[in-house]
Amino acid sequence: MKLIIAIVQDEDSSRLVSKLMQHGFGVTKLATTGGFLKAGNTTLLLGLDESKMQEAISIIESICSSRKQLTTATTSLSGMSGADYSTFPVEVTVGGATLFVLSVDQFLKI
Ligand code: 2BA
Repeated sequence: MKLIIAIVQDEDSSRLVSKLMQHGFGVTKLATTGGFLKAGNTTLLLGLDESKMQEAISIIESICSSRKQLTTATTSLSGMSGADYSTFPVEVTVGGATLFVLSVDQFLKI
């Protein structure tokens, strides 16, 4: 058995969970926060048989699209009076999905 930990964009999560459920996957959805953007994202836990891995990954690929997003970066203005820091926009690529695949030693329901 495998465990997929999938970090996806919030806006993709409802459609993705629905499609995974339609295909018979068990899913746990967690509200999480990305360390870089400090914005909400969604982490899904999927326990599944190894034979279903490719199907699950294909479903994730079909829903989660990669796109650009503007965020702000901060720079120091040392030496200037008044504000010490300035922010400026930075474009980052978000979306898609970040997947971790782990082997599960035991799967118990008690
Ligand atoms: P965040 O940490 O909020 O990162 C959002 C996006 O910002 C990243 O998308 C990446 O495109 C960009 N980014 C992240 N760190 C950066 C940096 N130091 N410099 C420039 N750009 C940077 P993704 O790579 O698709 O990651 C999406 C989310 O997946 C991340 O949200 C984080 O929550 C999670 N994630 C990604 N890699 C991870 C890892 N190795 N371990 C744990 N979580 C991870």
